[in-house]
Amino acid sequence: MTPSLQMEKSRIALPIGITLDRFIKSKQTEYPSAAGEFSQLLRDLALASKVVNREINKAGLVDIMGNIGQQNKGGDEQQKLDVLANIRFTRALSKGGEVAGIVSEETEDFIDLKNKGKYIVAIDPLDGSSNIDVNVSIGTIFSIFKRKSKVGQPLSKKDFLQKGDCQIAAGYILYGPSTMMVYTTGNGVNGFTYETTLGEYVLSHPDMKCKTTGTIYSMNEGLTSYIINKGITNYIALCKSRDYSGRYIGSLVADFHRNLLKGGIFLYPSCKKYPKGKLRLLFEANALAFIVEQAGGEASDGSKPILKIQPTQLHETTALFIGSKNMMKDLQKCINKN
Ligand code: AHM
Ligand code: MG
Repeated sequence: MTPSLQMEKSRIALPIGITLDRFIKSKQTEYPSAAGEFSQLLRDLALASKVVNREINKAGLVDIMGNIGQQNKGGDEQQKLDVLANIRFTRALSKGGEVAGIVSEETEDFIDLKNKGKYIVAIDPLDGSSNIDVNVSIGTIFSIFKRKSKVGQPLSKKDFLQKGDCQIAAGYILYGPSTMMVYTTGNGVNGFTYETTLGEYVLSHPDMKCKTTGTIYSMNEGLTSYIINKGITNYIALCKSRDYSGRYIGSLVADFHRNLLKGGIFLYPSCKKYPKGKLRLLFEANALAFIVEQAGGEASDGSKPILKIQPTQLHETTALFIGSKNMMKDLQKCINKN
C-alpha cells in the first residue's frame, strides 16, 4: 500500500468525536420530566443555525448584505441577514411544537404560538449586525425558560419577563472562521464546532472554564468621554497600568467567546449616550451571564448580578460587565471606591 493511501485510510478510520445530537441524547436523563421535548428544542436551534450559517457564508455572493431600510425596536437599522435569521429561527422553533412563545430582538412584541409547548425562548437571531457588511464574526444568542402560565392559557408578558436566574438553558452560536455552538443547561458549558462536510456540530470544547484572571479588557473606548461612573474609567486605567491588551470586535458573541477561552473582561457601561446601557437584558446579557457563571466567571450591571435583575420590559437594556472572576472583583472594587 502506498504511504498516501495508508494515510488516507487512517484518516477515514479516525473517530469523528461526539456529535451534538449524541451529546444531547446522552444528557437526556438530566431532564426526566421533559427529556425528549427539551432535546428537540436544542436540535431545532442547531438546525436553524446551520441554515443561517449557510446564508452568512454566501452573503458576499448574493444580494443579502446591507440594510433593509427598516428599523427594529431599539432603533437600529435592520440588516437583511438579521431579518433572514429571525425568520429562520422563528420558523424552526414554531414548527417544533416544544416552544410556546418566542420573543426576539428583531420584533416588537412576543409571539404566542398557541400550542401545548412548555418553553419560552428569548433570542437575538443575529447579533453584531454592524459587522455583517464587513465580513467580521457575528452570532446568535438564546435563552430558554419554562413558561409561567398554564399550558392551554394565552401567554402574557409574565412568561417572558423572568429573571435570568430562571433560565433552564442558554447558548450562543458564533459564525466566525469556524462556526460554533456553545450552551449550558446549568450543568457546565460545552462547545461544539460545526464540521461543514458532515453537516454536524461536534464536541470540541467540553466543560469550558473561564480563567479566574486574564489580561484582556474589551470596551468601546470611543465611549470614554460619555462615562459618568469614575470607577469604570479608573478600572480601565488599572488595566492599562497592568499592560493588559485591549481587544474589541464590536460583536458581543465574538468578544465574549474570546474572553471565555482566554480569560478577560467585557465592559459596556451605562453612559451619557446610553443612560441604561446598550445591550439587551433578555436577548444578550442574560444568556451570556448564565454561561459565564457556569464556566466560573461573573456578570453584573455594576451593582448586582445580571441573573438577579427582574426585567420590566421586553426590550430593556442594561449595563454589562462580564468575564473572569478576579477581573470582575477588581472592577467592583473600583466602582465601590468611587
Ligand atoms: P446588535 O444586536 O444590534 O447587533 O447590537 C449589539 C452589538 C453587540 O454585539 C456589541 O457588543 C455592541 O453592539 C457594540 O456596540 P458599539 O458599536 O456601540 O461598540
Ligand atoms: Mg444584539
